[in-house]
Amino acid sequence: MKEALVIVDMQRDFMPGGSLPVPDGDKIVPRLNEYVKLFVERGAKVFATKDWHPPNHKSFKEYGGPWPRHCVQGTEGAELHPDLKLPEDAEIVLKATKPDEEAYSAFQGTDFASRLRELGIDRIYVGGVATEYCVKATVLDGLRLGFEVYLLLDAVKGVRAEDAERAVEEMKGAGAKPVTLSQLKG
Ligand code: VGL
Ligand code: ZN
Repeated sequence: MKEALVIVDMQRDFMPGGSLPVPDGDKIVPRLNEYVKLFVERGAKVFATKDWHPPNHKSFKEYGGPWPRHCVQGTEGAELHPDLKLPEDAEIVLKATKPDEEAYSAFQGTDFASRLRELGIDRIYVGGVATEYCVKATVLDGLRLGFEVYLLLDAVKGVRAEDAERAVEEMKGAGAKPVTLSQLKG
């Protein structure tokens, strides 16, 4: 089994003070950094996804979508949280880059699956935001595509606690394996 860490959408716009904030989204940064350290020690690849919308993306309210403008390509709001410590060779996955396509999953409309397969990776550990949107979609797609998927219970954060809880149950029901840092270290 070759594994990778996948950090979903830890961008400024999804953090408190951003345009589409996940409450306490920034609180998981230190834990994610601990996971990064652990996976680098294990010799595993680290991926970080970025929601990467064109300015006229359909998910924005002004274009009929549900969300305020967020994570516009090249803007400060689309940058990763400044305290997130990624290794030099971390790989970035850009998603939802086309104006007319919404994509919550890091696998949707990207080459992520083929990049993982090229590296021989068959097991991914997923953390980040938001639990009930992009984390969930990425986990479920990963499972559907045949990857073994672990959900980092102590390194995800949702927009609404109840929805996040339900999303965790749904991911577990689909085959995702919940895990925490102490379990991985133990
Ligand atoms: C996300 C809403 C809109 C997410 C992205 O990263 O969970 N949520 N775009
Ligand atoms: Zn988005």
